[in-house]
Amino acid sequence: MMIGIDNEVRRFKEGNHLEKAFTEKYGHAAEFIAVAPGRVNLIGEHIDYHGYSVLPMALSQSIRIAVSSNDSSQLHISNTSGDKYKDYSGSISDLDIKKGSAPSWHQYVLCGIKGVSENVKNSEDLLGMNFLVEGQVPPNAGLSSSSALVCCSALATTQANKLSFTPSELASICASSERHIGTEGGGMDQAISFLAEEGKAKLIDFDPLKSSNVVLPQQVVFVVAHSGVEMNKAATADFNTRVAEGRLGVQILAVINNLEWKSMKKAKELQKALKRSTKEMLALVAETFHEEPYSLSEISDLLEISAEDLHSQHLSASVQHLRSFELRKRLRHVFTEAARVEAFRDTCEGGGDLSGVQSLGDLMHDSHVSCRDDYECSCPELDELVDLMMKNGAYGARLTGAGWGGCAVAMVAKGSEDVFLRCLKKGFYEKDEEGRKRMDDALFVTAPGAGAHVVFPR
Ligand code: ADP
Ligand code: NG1
Ligand code: MG
Repeated sequence: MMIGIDNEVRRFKEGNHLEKAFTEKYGHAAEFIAVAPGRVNLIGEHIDYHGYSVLPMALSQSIRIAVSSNDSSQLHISNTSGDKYKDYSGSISDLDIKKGSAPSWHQYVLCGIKGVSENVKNSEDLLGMNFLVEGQVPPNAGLSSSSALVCCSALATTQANKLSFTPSELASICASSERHIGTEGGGMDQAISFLAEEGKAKLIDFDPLKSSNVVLPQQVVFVVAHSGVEMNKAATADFNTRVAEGRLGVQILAVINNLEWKSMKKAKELQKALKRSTKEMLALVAETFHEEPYSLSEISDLLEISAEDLHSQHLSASVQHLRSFELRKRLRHVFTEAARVEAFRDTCEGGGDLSGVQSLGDLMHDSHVSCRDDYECSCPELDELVDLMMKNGAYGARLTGAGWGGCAVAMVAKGSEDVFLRCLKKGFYEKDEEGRKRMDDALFVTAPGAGAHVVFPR
């Protein structure tokens, strides 16, 4: 199946408000609307960039872009929340995306366009475009609003230029092109945005990219709740620090085991090269690394290079200020989390009796504990929310997405969700006026949604 011009034809619903807003903004009708969903990751956090499989499902909330093309090679990018997200105009030949500080929203849109332009023969032939963006995915909340925006923009560019890529090609293009923003992510978010199918959670494998259906037990539903803390991953060094710590740990283990280490970037590559089980990798981590953090000079000694070379050649600009690195805890998370994803998939395959459902819940909660204690990517508000979810009968609950804020996801018995939502409202959101105001958008039951697609006028 191709996406873009060959995509299944869907039509605008009568009175589509985005279509109307587009006509008001640009003075002519939109040619089509591109749609790309956000996601909730059920299990497998911070391991996609180590090459391990993850298990997300798409949300029904998406980013939508109404589009027309122009023959002036200009990009006009506007947002229905114009007070928060300001208009941008520029030339399509100048896709300048700056790394290093909090990115402006339109730079995520440019990432999607740049991804397509880097993957066509004649990028100078790409048409100018007028975009009106509308987002329903809560931003900076671990539900992948960033990748929904990048993927939607790439899909819009593909369609406007009558190009043709498969969903997997677009997912890989967008995984690379979102890195222009500065975060060294792994590809889960772009993969699920393009490969999702309604009603299905997906196991996503990398290198090569592949997705397979995971049948979730019939007797549960998933509840997403926002902690109220927003975290823009590209605005701080936290995300890339974790990527760097994991990579250095992997490289040290490669050196110690006489492997070529400089090109070795992912834990799964190392595991493959060493031909060891995940349990054996965990034992190797435990016998190699001390629990305390490592200094730059300790790491350069272990890698047998100078501290200057380590600094300038093996650390990306965003983490060159770091002087101390956690290695043992971070790799412990990576290998245990990879094992939890496999166990989750196997348990789903085994059918959904009650003990199976409880095992899935335990895996989710163990994942949260590992994110909190070993990966240190939670925050007090998320921990409070997860604890409250567990106390109110969830089989399991965990932070979802990169963390340091954003959302938690809980697995609860079908039929108990209304009571569960009321308990979260009372115990978390109704504590203050601020929480009361935002709880209707911050708390929802979700089911696996559809992947990215294009919708045409009636
Ligand atoms: P997330 O966990 O939501 O992916 P990120 O930190 O990766 O969070 O990126 C979120 C950023 O994406 C926002 O800060 C904003 O720049 C951009 N973004 C998300 N949703 C929208 C939207 N509806 N309109 C404009 N920009 C958006
Ligand atoms: P969010 O929280 O959506 O920004 C990030 C990464 C994923 C993955 C998760 C943690 C990007 C675009 N997304 O997601 O690849 O590593 O964190 O599991 O970098
Ligand atoms: Mg993101």
